[in-house]
Amino acid sequence: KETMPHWLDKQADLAPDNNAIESPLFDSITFSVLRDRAQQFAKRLASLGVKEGDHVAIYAPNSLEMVIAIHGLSYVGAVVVLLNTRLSKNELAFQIRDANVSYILTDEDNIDHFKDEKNVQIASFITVEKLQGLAITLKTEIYLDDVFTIMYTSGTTGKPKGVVHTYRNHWSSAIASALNLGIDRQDKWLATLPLFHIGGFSLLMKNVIYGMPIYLLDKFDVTSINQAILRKGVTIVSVVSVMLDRLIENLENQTYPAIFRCMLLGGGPASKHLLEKAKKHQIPVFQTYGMTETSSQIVTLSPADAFKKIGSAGKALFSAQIKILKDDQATAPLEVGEIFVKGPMVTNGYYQNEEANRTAFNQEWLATGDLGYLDGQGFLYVMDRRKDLIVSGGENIYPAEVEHVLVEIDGIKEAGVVGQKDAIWGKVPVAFLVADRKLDFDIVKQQCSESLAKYKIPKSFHIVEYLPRNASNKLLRYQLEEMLE
Ligand code: S0N
Ligand code: AMP
Ligand code: MG
Ligand code: MG
Ligand code: MG
Repeated sequence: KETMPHWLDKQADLAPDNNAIESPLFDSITFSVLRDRAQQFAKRLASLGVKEGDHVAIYAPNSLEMVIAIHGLSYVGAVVVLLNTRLSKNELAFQIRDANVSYILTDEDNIDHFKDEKNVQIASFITVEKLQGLAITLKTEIYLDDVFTIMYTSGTTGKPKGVVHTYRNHWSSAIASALNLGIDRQDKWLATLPLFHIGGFSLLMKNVIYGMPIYLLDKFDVTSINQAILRKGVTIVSVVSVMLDRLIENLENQTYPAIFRCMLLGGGPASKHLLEKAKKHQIPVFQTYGMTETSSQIVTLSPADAFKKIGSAGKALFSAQIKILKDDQATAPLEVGEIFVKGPMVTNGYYQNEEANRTAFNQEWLATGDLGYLDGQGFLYVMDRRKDLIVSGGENIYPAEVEHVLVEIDGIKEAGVVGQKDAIWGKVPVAFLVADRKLDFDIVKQQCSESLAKYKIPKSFHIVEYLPRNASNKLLRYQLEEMLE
């Protein structure tokens, strides 16, 4: 089995006194301090009972404690299951069971959040910090094919799937990114994306693999982000569209310093309008295409092409490949088809989900479900309309999961959900309902909130006599979209 020295050990050896984590919230932490605290945490996890191979979930907003816990779990050899803090109780309960989670680590504020969970031990970061550590043997090496993380992603059927990432996936992602963006000695990458999604998590990997400091924020706050770029030497920031839009509004007529070299924009479609607006403010936006399954970026515009190919997500990163297929045939340039991806950063599969694995993979190629085309020079353009998917502020919503919840509600016979253009979030879900009595939509929303994250709850409801269906009774969502227009 192929191994490497543990990444954090290695970096703490190479650059012990360099800053690993900076933040407006606490004093900077060096790589050696980060290693020491993560190793201490690992020994305390052992006294909690956590063993190698255990699945341990983390449910928390971004914090230093969360970063320490993630590395600590890696020193134990446990698998980290990252939970989205915006999810409803029922959604979380599903993921906890589906991923065979036996411990949940959380912050003090959320310790009661899981009190109904059976067979799972809950502990706050602070309670673990207070435990007397066990003198266990910590991992000094990483087996590249060992599993490091599981992150859930929704699917067209409405059932979320656990994307399994190995250390090799994370390593390959960090290296592929560096071969495109380059590594500059003065780089400092700002982490405001939630660490429970891959776009945020990947920054922790780049952090220890490159020996580059990250600037960690606990939440998305435009003022502190713009301050960090204007005055704290931040050189790269990862954002989704709604974040970039708000940053530009807040920037007014100031411009970012020259040292700021990359606004990495991903997680969903970017409008031409936003890209032009960013260009007007001289912001070096690099569009990127990636997903949980590809451990973050897999196609990214290069610095040289950033202003020439506005609207394109770029080319596949070094070590990755893409192809566009239509009816199993490679498409001609400019012809739209489904995007397939392959590379060492692509997951080997969904956790204990044979059916999803069978449908998603063809040999080593992953069918993304996304539509796009390549131009004459091989630059990828992702269409802003994947079958069914609604992206709201960088969070994904599949109509099926919302429809399943709606039809369970008394009075609702049938439901069809589609995305409606929204000035703030990009798209928001709206529902068409066939009802057998008068509905109070406030109560419907209330009932939805038990099973759906807030961003998934339809913003408006339209009562119809019947839903458009084809001969085999399949819902024709595009007709609902046309009705919205
Ligand atoms: C945009 C964010 C920050 C908005 O959250 P904010 O402003 O903090 O909201 P709150 O104060 O918590 O709540 C206020 C009200 O807004 C509602 N709300 C919050 N978020 C949403 C949303 N997304 N859609 C709709 N409504 C939302 C709240 O419910 C609340 O409502 P009220 O007032 O009614 O109670 C936040 O949404 C956010 O952080 N979004 C980004 C999440 C993310 O990380 N997405 C990317 C996931 N994908 C990937 O990671 C793969 C791609 C990738 O790796 C990548 C992505 C980007 C850049 C680079 C990469 C890369 O490849 O490296
Ligand atoms: P997730 O796994 O939740 O991060 O979602 C990934 C999905 O976001 C992709 O499958 C795409 O549908 C969408 N997405 C990511 N990047 C882009 C992009 N540059 N343009 C359009 N859609 C994107
Ligand atoms: Mg998702
Ligand atoms: Mg693979
Ligand atoms: Mg019903």
